[in-house]
Amino acid sequence: MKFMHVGDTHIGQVYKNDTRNNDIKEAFIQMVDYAISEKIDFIVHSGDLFDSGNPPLDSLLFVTDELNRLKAAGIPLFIIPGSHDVGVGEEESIIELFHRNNLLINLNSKKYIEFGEDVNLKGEIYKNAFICGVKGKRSKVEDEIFKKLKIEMDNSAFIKIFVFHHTISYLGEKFKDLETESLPRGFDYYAAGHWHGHRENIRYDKGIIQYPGSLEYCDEKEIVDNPNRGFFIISYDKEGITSVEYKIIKTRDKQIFTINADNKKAAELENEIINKLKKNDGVILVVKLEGQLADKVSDINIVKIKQIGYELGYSYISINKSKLNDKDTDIQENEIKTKELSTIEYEFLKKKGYNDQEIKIARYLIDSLGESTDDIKKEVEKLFYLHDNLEN
Ligand SMILES: [Mn+2]
Repeated sequence: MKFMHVGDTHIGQVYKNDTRNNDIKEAFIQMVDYAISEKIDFIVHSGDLFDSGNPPLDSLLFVTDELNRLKAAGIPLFIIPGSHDVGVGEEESIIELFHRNNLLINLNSKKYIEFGEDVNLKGEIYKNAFICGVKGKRSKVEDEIFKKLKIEMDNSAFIKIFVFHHTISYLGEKFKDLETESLPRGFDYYAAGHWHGHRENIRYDKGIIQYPGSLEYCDEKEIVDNPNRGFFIISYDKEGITSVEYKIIKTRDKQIFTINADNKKAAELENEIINKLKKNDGVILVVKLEGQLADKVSDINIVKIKQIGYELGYSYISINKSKLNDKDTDIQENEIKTKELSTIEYEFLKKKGYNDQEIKIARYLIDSLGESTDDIKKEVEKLFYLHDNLEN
């Protein structure tokens, strides 16, 4: 028997670039094709099926079609909602809609989890595997829920799988939203999601913790930092897990290069970039600029470079200037360039004395700019309602 472990598929509008959003769907199709052609017994998805808790219609239709293909092949998909699968201020997740239409099994649907003094967790037995899990959180996780877990284990199972959607402290204190030790013990396989890089064979108790990572690159950092995307195939028999394999999924080639700008004029740098571009068939391009430019950074004609690049066939072009300095770069500016915009906003609001919940509301409002005022009004009302309830 064998199952697939996949996670962080992020179907939706991850990029402001249709080609890349289609790549994200293409990766999903490849994953489903693999499961069907290799006659996988079942799939475990560790959350973030969608990129947002309110996915656009095309994403809903796409996932419906793909889940129907799995269903026709007799391959069930077990999942817990990830942090992205839950809308702001919502209790239920979009995953539940698919559960109620019998297209997947939401392991945190009402019949599986019960909140009281303890959190009672039930699972499913399928093909002699016991599967249960805890969903991800939009906000920072309280280890609380993990501390209160009471799991109704089925000890007749050949293997036991625990599904979760958090970054454990093992991966670094800086990133963690869950202490590794908070995970329940006694499982053979910990199907982890949330962390988009792929990590395997993290020993825990008698089992292993596995992060398949995102199925397609979800941002430029992932394109640059992480070599591969994919999922795991795990074989097992009555003795337990017999093998774990990582399968690579690939939608396009990528070209990444770094150019040092020391003492160069903007026009020289532009030409050096353009000379490195080649005619191609949809390659992803990331150009990293570094060093001390002799001109101003704003003198570089990025629009022209991108225009030439797209004409040559690149599907996605990112020119990263975060490590590029010029004469006029002062500390403030440099700080802004090297930090994510969301980090700067967060730090600013924190300094002003807002709490995390208030910052989340502000963040949502910022993200909503550009949507219709009616939609914003509705969301704000919902958020204030949520906020009041949290305060009480
Ligand atoms: Mn994710």
